[in-house]
Amino acid sequence: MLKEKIESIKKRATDEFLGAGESQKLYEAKVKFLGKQGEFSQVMKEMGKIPKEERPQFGKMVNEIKIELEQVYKDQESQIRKKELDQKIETDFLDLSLPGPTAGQGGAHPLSLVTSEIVKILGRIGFSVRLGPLIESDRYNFEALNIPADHPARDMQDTFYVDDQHVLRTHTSPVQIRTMESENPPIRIVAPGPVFRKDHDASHSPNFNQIEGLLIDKEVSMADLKGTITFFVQEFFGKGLKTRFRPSFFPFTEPSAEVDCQCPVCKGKGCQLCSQTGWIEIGGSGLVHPNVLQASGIDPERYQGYAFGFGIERMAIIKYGIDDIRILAENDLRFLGQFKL
Ligand code: 2U9
Repeated sequence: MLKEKIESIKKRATDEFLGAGESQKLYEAKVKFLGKQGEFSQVMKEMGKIPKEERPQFGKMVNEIKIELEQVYKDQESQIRKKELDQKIETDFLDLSLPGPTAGQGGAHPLSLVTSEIVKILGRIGFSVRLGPLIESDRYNFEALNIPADHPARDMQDTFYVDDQHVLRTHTSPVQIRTMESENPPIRIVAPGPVFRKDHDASHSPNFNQIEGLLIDKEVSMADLKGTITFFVQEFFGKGLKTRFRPSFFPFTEPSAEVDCQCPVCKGKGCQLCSQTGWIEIGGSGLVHPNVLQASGIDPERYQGYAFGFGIERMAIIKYGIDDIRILAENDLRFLGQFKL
């Protein structure tokens, strides 16, 4: 009797599970046969009617049938799910179940990192940042910097002229002139930012970035300049690296010196980056020319100053051992991603 009932449940449940074409129907069939109040549970309640000695064997059979039915249900459920999802993908123009694109974590550009690190180091010894316009008058870019009318830098071949009185600034020095005109000494500033020169070959780009420093105070000497740059080199490139000053010439400084630092890659032993010399040029410097002080309304008899300039791309190349300057402007994420903080 009971056995027939169970066989009947098995047959009808299997038919209904396999016949259900959508998840709602399948769910209803599951409740009807396998649910708490379902047919299967009802029959189980009648187990007491079975003679005691037959019960274990009967129980085993019932259990197997239940497991079988559950398996039929599960298989059918996954088939229906797949079918329904396929239909949804076919008909919906938007699949809200798909994971969205992940937004990768961004980071500062290596040139920004280098600029802010230089600004931070010099900030610790009292320098603050000043900025200025990229289009400058002839006076701020050349005249006030003691660059004579016949200097090659003033040639149309070397400088981008906007009109006959204005240029794309060729250095950030005009920012220092503007600061000397509008502020009183002591002055201790750095001017970072883009500059432009009509130069384009393997190692020169028509636009690059500079950072220049200026200090104006009473009784400033080359010793102050050398101390400041030596401190800066050790903080930026590494403790223990020596700094070297070579006599040079710039119209806006007198005396003038090129600044070399012991190669941070080989620590002075000689390598590819420093062409086996152990030294690498990082910028220029000098004491501000009296004509420059005068042009900005500062009395050279009362005040002196030192100034220095570094190319930011060059600093980045040396610090990170980059072998091709152009990669800094390409914005290839495989390169930029290496600088995430
Ligand atoms: C004022 C007076 C003096 C700034 C200076 C240099 C030497 C220098 C180069 C470094 C690499 C330019 O980017 S680069 O090619 N700079 O050699 N710059 S002294 O002297 C100043 C600036 C402003 C009022």
